[in-house]
Amino acid sequence: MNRANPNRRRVLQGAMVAVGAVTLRAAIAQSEGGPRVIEMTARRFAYEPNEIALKAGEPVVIAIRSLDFVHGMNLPDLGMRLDLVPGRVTRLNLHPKAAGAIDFVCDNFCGDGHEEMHGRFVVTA
Ligand SMILES: [Cu+2]
Repeated sequence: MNRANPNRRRVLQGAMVAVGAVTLRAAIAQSEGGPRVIEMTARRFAYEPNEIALKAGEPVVIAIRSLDFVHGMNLPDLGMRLDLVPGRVTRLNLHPKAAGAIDFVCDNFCGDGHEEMHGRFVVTA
């Protein structure tokens, strides 16, 4: 009798995680030879720079380092958020299609200046 392997689900999940890791590495390798990389830092209570000019149609990678805390980066215009973990580089791939503003805020309470921790990508045509 060929009964379902109780570990099958776990094996499949492991395979999916492995595929995801390979895809992530491929994306990073591609970013090193392709889109412009813009460095950003996060610390209590600011992103630096906190305003970045982008051009519609130009893909970029925002490489973000937190210097002191697990800050958040919430981009409600894009319906996404990131955790910015100290010791890691968090890469945000952006490919704006049209002129406008993309706002972001820290959504992980980080102290008395937390409410002032925000920024904006300004996209021009
Ligand atoms: Cu913060």
